[in-house]
Amino acid sequence: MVALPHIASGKVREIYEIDESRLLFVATDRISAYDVILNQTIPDKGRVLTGLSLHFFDFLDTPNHLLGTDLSSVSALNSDDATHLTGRAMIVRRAEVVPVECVVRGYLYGSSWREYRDGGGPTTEHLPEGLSMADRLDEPIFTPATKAASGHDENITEAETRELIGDAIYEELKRRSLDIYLKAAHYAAQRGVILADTKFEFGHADGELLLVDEVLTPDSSRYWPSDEWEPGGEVPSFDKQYVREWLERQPWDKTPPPPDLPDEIVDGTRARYIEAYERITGHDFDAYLSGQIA
Ligand code: Q0N
Repeated sequence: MVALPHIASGKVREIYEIDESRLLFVATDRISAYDVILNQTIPDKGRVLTGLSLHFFDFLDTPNHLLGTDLSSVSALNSDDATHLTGRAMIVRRAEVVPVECVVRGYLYGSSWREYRDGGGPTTEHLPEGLSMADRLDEPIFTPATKAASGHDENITEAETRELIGDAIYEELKRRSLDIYLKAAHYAAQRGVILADTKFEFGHADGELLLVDEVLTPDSSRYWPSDEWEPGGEVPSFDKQYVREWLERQPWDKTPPPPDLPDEIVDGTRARYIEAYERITGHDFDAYLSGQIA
């Protein structure tokens, strides 16, 4: 157990306070499917996600909250913590998080497709008629969401977002989010991967707007192998498709408790995460684990 004050818990990550200006951001090996946390963890999943975040913080070169990954300056951590946390923890600047999930979509899928199909909603305000599921959009769209009381993300309109955070911050978030999406999507495309959509968070620190949270991970993004994209129907996701297909074959109504994953499905899912890391970053995951990357 990490002997630091616990600040926040996501479904699959933990945030601790190091001191007044720094937080410890930890990606766990937990996995969710159909919005349910599964009973088994995927070994090294948190390291894959952290490795991808570090890769993109470096590649994007946009003001962000990352301070470093060297845990030796954090005296509250013992050697067991260091072993457990290595590769899965980032030391980040504490920021005032803007309470808006900055979603960018290059393809019509997920909640946005459902809104569109059902006659329109906040994310479809600026879309033409006649689109199909998984269609590529002519231009990526900025479709903010907020955390509803239920804990689920709720899509909100441009007007609602402007009301919530003001016009100036809205414009800045939109521009930063679209710029980052375009740069990352172009990068991914060169590696045979479609970045269908992704979600960013930003925060203010010392008057600067920083990209915070994890970035461009499979948990915050929809990555599709380019050769498996076909508009008009569902597209298999890079990371979770394997576990989803197994779950679909079980008698389970997608409410807790979920069925236990057999070892073979855990191992296969782990392999998909590692393949995603290697394909997207171009690095061997073993090199990341041995500390040769970032
Ligand atoms: C923080 N979360 C994730 C917003 C919060 N650099 C930071 N400084 C201060 N707080 C946070 C970070 C980061 N990263 C991030 N919690 C705290 C949870 N989100 C969920 C959506 O709303």
